[in-house]
Formats: sequence, C-alpha cells, structure tokens
Amino acid sequence: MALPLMADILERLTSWHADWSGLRVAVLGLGVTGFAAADTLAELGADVLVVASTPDEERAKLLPVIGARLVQPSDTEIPPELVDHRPEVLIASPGYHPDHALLLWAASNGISVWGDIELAWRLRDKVGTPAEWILVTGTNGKTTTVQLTASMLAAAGHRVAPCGNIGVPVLDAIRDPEGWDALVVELSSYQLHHLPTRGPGALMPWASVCLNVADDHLDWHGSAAAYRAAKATVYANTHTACVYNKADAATRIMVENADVQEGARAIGFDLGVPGPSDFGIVDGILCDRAFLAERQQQALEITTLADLAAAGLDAPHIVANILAASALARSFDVSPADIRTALADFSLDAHRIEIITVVDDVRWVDDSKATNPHAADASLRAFDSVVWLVGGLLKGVDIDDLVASHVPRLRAAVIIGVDRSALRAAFARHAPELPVIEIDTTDSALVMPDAVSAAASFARAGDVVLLAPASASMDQFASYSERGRLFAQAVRNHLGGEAGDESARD
Ligand code: UMA
Repeated sequence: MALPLMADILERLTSWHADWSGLRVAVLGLGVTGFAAADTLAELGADVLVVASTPDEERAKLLPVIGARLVQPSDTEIPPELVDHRPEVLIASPGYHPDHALLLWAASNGISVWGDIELAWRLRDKVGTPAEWILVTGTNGKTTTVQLTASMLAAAGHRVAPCGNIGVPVLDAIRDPEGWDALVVELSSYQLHHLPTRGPGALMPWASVCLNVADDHLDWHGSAAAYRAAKATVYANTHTACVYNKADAATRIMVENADVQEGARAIGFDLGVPGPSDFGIVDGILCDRAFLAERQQQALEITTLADLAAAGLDAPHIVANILAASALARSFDVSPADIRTALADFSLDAHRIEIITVVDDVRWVDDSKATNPHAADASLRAFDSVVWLVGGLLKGVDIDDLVASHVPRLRAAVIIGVDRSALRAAFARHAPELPVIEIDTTDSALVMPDAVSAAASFARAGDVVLLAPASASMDQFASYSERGRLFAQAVRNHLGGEAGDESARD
C-alpha cells in the first residue's frame, strides 16, 4: 500500500480533532506567537522544536514543561538540530522576514510554511460550533476598529474575542474552553503575507475590512506593491461583507479584485453622504444605508457627531473607524441601539490622540501611536494650529508629502530621533520660514524633557502641542507606549502644578 504523501497529510489537518500526534513541527520564534503555537501543538501531541535567536526567557523556561524543545541559532544559521528534526511543517512567527535564512531553507527543502493565523484557522473547531471570524487590517486604526467592533458585538450579547496583532494570539482565543460566537481578528501585513488565499488553510471570514493603505513597513515587504498585495488578501473568501473605505480607492479596488464567496456584499464607508450599501454621515448623523431593506430611499441612524464629541471620539479618523466597525457589526446583525450602547462606554487606548492636559488654552496631545506618516496625517488634520513633535525611525518611508501638506497649520516643529536629516530637509524645502528645533541629545532620558521645553517656548493660546512622530520609536525608546509615557511625564514636569490630569481617556 502506498504511503500518503506529506502534502496529503497536511491537507487533512484541518480540525482540532484530526490526528496531529507525532507531526514533526518547527516553530520559528519564541515571543507571544511562538509560545502559543508550541503550546497548542504540544497539546495536540505533535513533536515540537522551537527555533529562536533571541527567545523570551520566561517562555524558554516553560518549554520543557509543555514538552517542546528549544534551539537558539544565530539568525543566519541553519541549526543541525533543525535538520535532524526533519520538520514536516514550519510555523513562522509574524516578525520573520520572508528572506530569513530559515524560511529560504524551508522553501529549498519543500517544507510547508504556515503562519500562526493559518494554524488557528485549521484548529478553530476545538469547542462547539466554530466562531465566525471578522478580519480587520489597514495601515492605521486597526486596533481601535477591532476594539470598537468587539464591544459592539458584546453589547448585543455575543461572546466575542478581540485577538491577533492586537496582542492576543488567535491560537489562545480558539483554545478558550467555552468557545466564542465571533473572533474579531486584527491582522498585520506580516500575518497576511504568510496566509494562503486558497486551499485547506485559507480563511473564510464572515466579514473583512482594509481600513486604509499608505506606505509602511516597506523595509520588511521590500516594496509598496508587496505591502499592498499582502493587505489585499484580507478580503479573500469573505462570505458576508467586504467593508472598504470610499475615501481610499485602493481599498475598493482590493474588494473588486478579491475572490469572495457568492453573495458577499461590498459595503463602503467614509465621512461623506452615504449611497445605497454605504455607511456615512448626513447632517451630523452617522448612518447605515446598507443593512436595511429600504436602502434606496432610507438610512438607519447609528449615532451623532455631537454624541461622539461628548465622548471624545470625534477626531475624523476615529469617526471613520467607528463607521467601519459599525458596518462590520451591522453585518453581524447588531442593532443600532446596541452600537450606541457600546460607543457610550468606549474609550480609546492610551497614546492614541490622548489629551494629557490643557494649560493656558494650550492642549498637549499624545498620539505616539502615529508611527507612520499616514497616521500622523490623520492626527494633524484633527487640529488647526499645531506645534508638532515629529521624528524617529522612518522605516524607509518618504516624509516629504506629509510635511508639505501640513505647513499651513504648523506654528513650529520640534524634530526628535536619531536620524533627523530627512525631516530637516523636508522642512527646509517646504517651510523655510517655520521655526524648527532639532533635539540632538543622545541621552534618551533627555529627549522628551528637551522637546517639551522647546515646544512650550513656541505654543500660544489656542494651539495644540502634538506628539505625532510619523515614525517608529525604537531608535530611542523601547516602544511607542514608552515614548508616549515619557512625553506625558515631561509635560507634567514642565508645567508643574499647572498640569492637572485632564486626560479623558486614561
Ligand atoms: N525572531 C527571530 N528572528 C527573527 C524574527 C523573530 O529569532 O528574524 C524571534 C525572536 O527571537 C522572538 C520571536 O521571534 O523569539 C518574536 O516573534 P515576533 O517578532 O513575530 O513577535 P511576537 O512576540 O510573536 O508578536 C507578534 C507580533 N509581532 C510582530 O509582528 C513583530 C505582535 O504585533 C502581535 O501582537 C503578536 O504576534 C500576536 O499576534 C506587534 C507589532 O509590532 C504588536 N506588530 C506590527 C505592527 O502592528 O505594526 C506588525
């Protein structure tokens, strides 16, 4: 009798209840994802070898407890333990670059590579009826939209888990003993890159959205086209609603080109007046013109801009996220009343356009999460007169257009970051008259105190001092949250007793 081919075996591994025992798996990475993958596969009886150059120490200590082994090669080495393991499949953590030596080795040896999202999809039937998946990607606003959507579904009484790139591996969600009605999954371009769009590992989401797309992570993907292609895969095989941004034609084109399930609808959203099958705004009222039978003539009221302003949720890019989340929730039959209940209780995470304090009619705002030009653009648009704190790791992205398009609203600019040359040149080109100060200290602890005191010297009543760096933080800070925290601390120290904690959103 002929033995089944490896491809056939892997093809049949599409259920928690399939036979995974003895499957030889290599898991690449030992961060949040790698541990969840190793733990899941060990529980299923697979033979798991974890390969990571800089594993998380606590998780490394737990590997023998769960029955998995660890090898720690350099990032260019193919360790002999891996070769001896003869893996039948590799599970790659999202951070692994497609050209990583281990992935090239797998390709040249014909070994299948899955991401953690594919593995979670294959295993989604652990408990009861599998949850429906709602997918969210985009350059900016993913996490907020995932949180909004999940809170809307929860307000309607559904058991729902926000997970994925938001920080909770989907593999942890699918192992919940009680199961879920829906998973709202944030997908990064890295995770999408590793996802197949056909075959047994391809996702079939209930609904999906790409919120917007602008250049980001070009150093990882190699080109804007590759980054955009990864984002576009979010729509593949969607069976109910493909939600796209009418203000971003690229997302509509992604939907037009996607291979979706029969009957899936394209639902647009933007801040303008909605057409039939859209979400939008009429006279300050956020409306659904998609999920009602009379959509040619009528619209359903979701909420008003006035109510959102009262809740601190009225920055235009947050309103756009709310419209997208409402479209996803309405596709799941959540009522407008339940959406309003969710919005009334919703608060944005820290470092997302967060007001630290208002002193002498100057607002100090932390949008450290604006880690690319597209996010900083949305942030700047929310204000009329800005002292702008900008700079950090630009990730290969061009900053010129962003600077050029916001000159009229700038009072002054304070440039931070190790490499300030691109910003310096952009300001010199587009705003030669604008006061610009560079913070050139090499002591990370002094960056924010120096930047804040420079900003304070420019700010006038009515201004906003805005930290919207348009860059990643890792050149001088551990993360965007540390950057934001140190900014807020420096603001409070600088303003002393004048700065009460006026943040509405902590
Ligand atoms: N590793 C190597 N060599 C490499 C790359 C990684 O050895 O070349 C190893 C490290 O030693 C470490 C592990 O891999 O052991 C880390 O893996 P990882 O970088 O994939 O990170 P995880 O801890 O698994 O977290 C990942 C996401 N990280 C990235 O995509 C970089 C988290 O998103 C996500 O929350 C988590 O999975 C759960 O899904 C973070 C992120 O920054 C927040 N995402 C980017 C973004 O939002 O812009 C995409």
